[in-house]
Amino acid sequence: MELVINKTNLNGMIDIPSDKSISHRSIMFGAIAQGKTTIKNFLRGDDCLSTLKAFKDLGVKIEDDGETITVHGTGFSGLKKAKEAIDVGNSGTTIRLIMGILAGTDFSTELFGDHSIAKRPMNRVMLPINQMGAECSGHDGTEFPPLKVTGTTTLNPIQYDMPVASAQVKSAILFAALQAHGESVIVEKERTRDHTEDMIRQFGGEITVSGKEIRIAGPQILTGQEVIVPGDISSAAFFLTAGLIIPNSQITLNNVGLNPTRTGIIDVIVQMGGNLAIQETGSASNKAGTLTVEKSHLKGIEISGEIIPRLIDELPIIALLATQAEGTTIIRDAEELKVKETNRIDAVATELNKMGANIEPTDDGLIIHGKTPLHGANVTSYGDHRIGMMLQIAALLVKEGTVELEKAEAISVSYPRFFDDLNKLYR
Ligand code: SPQ
Repeated sequence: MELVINKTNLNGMIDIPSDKSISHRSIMFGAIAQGKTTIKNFLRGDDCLSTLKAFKDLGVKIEDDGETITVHGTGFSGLKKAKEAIDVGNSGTTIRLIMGILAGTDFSTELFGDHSIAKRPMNRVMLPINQMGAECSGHDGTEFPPLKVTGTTTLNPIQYDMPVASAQVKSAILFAALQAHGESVIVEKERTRDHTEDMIRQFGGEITVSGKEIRIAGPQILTGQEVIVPGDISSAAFFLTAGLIIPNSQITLNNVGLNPTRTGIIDVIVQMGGNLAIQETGSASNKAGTLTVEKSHLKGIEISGEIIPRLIDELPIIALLATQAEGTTIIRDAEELKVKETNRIDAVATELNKMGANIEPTDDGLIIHGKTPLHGANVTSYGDHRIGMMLQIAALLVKEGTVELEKAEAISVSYPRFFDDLNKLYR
């Protein structure tokens, strides 16, 4: 598809789409709780719809009237064996978190996904879940999907030092630990997004978090709740960046979730010298806000260490931001980018360099030399929504020529109305 180029004066207000991580979890918690859960502002992107369909396949009644989703929870023990293998599409969150839920069932489930899912590592979840007593294995003795998960109703608790900083692995273990008999202790490598912990409490469960250590005793019974999903800061990141780099722009983003485990991009923007105003609108336990950015003079910085999990999904668009900053930006400790929907280190460097950027890929990140003008090119998203949206924001800087994006359809994974929202800013 031909992308929009050569824009100045991006101005206006956008209601940011709902949070993908929380939308997935709202269906999962609704299913494993007893009684009714209602979900408002559910993200109807491809990934979350894969989760919704997966739980219908497991026998959970889920209704959608277009506004509210109602999940008639069965409790863990009410899940039913799926008639066929469950298709998770492109969604790493669906396949990894559901493994933790299936670990405590008394049946086997087969899970598969698209070409990208078939290459994503699963040992990180299989090893702890198997240690707890489940039997999970990948295709042909590998760790890769299609997977088979055979659960057990006698799961053991686990003491687990996590070898990777991953909210998906942590969440899968927590779902299994909720069904185990005894106390599990999980120690994170770095603190990662804590929506699962928040929702365990919201659904009436008990969990103790002290720094990187999490204690949870099972078995627990959760109770259905009302969930209102806030806007996704990972989707907001694309328009935050557009406002900061496109001349004469001012963009306001409404209802952005500001959970502190997700706000690394705000710290980065401030450190780079970006003009960003935040008006808080949420409550202390459910932070949200209205964010306004303006075109700014930016400088290169170093991004590494504990901040990485707080902005892991924003690194492709932060790399673009850095191409428009004076000086060098160094991103380190981000080797996890290699095992996302695509290898995001290589994809960012290859595609932005085709457009005139000066980016060196490294083993655990990127070195970005700014500031570089960008020009037209034929680029690809590699089927990765975040790479596709980043390339469209980059194209806005291109003065002449064209930018052709291959595999643009991937964007509907997390932001189905991305192009409509962009269009609103320059009409
Ligand atoms: O679901 P998926 O495909 O893994 O989605 C991504 C994304 O960019 O949307 C990663 F590719 O987000 C992950 C994120 O990187 C969502 C997530 C979650 O909801 O728990 C956690 C992060 O992954 P991880 O592997 O660091 O736990």
